[in-house]
Amino acid sequence: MSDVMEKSITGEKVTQKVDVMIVGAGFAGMYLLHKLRGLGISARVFDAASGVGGTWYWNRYPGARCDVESINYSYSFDSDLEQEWTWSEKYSPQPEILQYANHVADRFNLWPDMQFDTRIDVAHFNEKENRWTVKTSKGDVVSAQHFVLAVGTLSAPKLPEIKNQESFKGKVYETMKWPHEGVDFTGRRVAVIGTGSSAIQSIPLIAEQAAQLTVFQRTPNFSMPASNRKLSAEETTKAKAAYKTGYRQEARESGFGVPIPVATQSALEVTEAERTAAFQAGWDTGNLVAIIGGYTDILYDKEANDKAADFIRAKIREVVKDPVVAETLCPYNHPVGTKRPCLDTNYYQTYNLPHVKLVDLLKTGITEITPNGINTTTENLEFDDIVFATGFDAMTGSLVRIDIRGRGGVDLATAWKDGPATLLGLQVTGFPNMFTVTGPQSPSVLSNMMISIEQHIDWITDCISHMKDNGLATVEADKKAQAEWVEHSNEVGMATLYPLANSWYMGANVPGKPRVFLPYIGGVGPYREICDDVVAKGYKGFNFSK
Ligand code: NA7
Repeated sequence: MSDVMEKSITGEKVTQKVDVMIVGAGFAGMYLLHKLRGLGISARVFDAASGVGGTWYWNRYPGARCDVESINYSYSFDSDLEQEWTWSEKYSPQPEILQYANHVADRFNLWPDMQFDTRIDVAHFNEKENRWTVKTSKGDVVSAQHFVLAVGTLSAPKLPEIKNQESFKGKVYETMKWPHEGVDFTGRRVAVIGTGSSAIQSIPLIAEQAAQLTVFQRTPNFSMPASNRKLSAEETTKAKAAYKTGYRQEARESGFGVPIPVATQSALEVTEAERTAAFQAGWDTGNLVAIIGGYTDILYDKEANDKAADFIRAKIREVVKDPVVAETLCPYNHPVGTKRPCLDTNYYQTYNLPHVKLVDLLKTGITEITPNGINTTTENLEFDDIVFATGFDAMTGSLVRIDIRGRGGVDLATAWKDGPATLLGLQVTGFPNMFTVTGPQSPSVLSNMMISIEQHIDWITDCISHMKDNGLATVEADKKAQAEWVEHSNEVGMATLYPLANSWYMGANVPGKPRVFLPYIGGVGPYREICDDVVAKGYKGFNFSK
């Protein structure tokens, strides 16, 4: 890359010029870089982290693990890569996924075109040049024809706003920014705030070390045992053979990006015994999808959903010995699946340990954090450490925190003040040549992210390549097409039970964030068909300029 001394929209000297500027060195950014290189299109990746891996770079808390099975949660674009890599467990732990990300970067020699410890702060579209000017925290000013946000959907952490939070004199940890050297909780009095997936994975392991562990729960979650285990050599051989014979294609055509039998029956048209047997089979094998996707109507009909909810609540009562604690852990305020359900290892069992305490924030709210601990409406508790497992400003937070300005200087945060609007979760009207990977209104977090990432990167690179071949300067989502897609996405989302939960899918965990259903629930396979059809119809809904 040569130094190019040009004037940018902000009047600053351009220090780097590329065809495609990629933000994020997670699985999306890495694959995009690899693909563009193959097409002879210059690209550079920037990431605030010191290495590749995205979400798996940051989330190093104890027990961090993918809840999509390893054989599904890997790239499918290169058959040699998928044959040579071997996963050790059914659900991969974070260190192994990070190792895989590094292996990919080595194998495809991605390092020279990636720049780390560099945050993107400002990105403005220059309407005269039809290029993006992007400023980094390191002072780079990059000019790029295309600007791709491969920033991840759960990357902007959301800390609670508790009174006097900063007064605490002990150690504070965030699951999302876990120290690389790990944390030893031996002998310590630890508070964990939150009971989402990150908390549910880490609580049993923190409890193994801590002298006392207190969990502050606002909303109980539905969780089931992951039944994680080592993968046998036979299983790996079978999976690798399946990769060669259509398994990945099945994933691409499926509802959630994972090949599973398509449900054909309502949960209400089978006998109780049949239903219980089916749920039990899912429970015993750590198969979450068997519970929420085993019948056609679990995510659509409250009565059907109640059957699954009752099954899980009965399991919680079976495991947790103290009936009051068990009842506190039972979720009643949202249908199963409408907040991200969790897979755990000994989560509920942990509450049987004498040094583990559960605080029900629905009964006793936190009033403030003090230098020595946490005060609730009923007691003052002392701690050495506080762990915040309080989630993310999901799907839009990582995008709008960048000062992104499109046509007319309009910034993305303003354009999305009433909720995000995209065409297929890929582009936003008014922001030409900007692409969002697994953006709002695409299957994204409701799918196996690897499959959805690959589909988006393939679509984006095809589009960029099409523009190059045809000498096109800009591509931009048509306003009407975008409005129609948003309406369709909302319609499909509102037909489900998801809107009944105060979830991050609905933007409900961030005060002031508009309540809209963020991902597209129409299914991975049908969504892919829609995207392919758009291309077949000459990029219908996308406007190009010469
Ligand atoms: P989640 O799933 O958003 O969980 C965050 C948890 O923190 C959840 O239980 C929240 O309760 C709780 N929370 C948030 N703010 C507060 C305050 N102020 N006080 C008490 N409790 C609070 O994030 P995770 O990191 O666990 O998981 C994210 C995804 O990563 C997961 O879905 C998987 O896809 C992987 P709430 O439910 O909002 O009442």
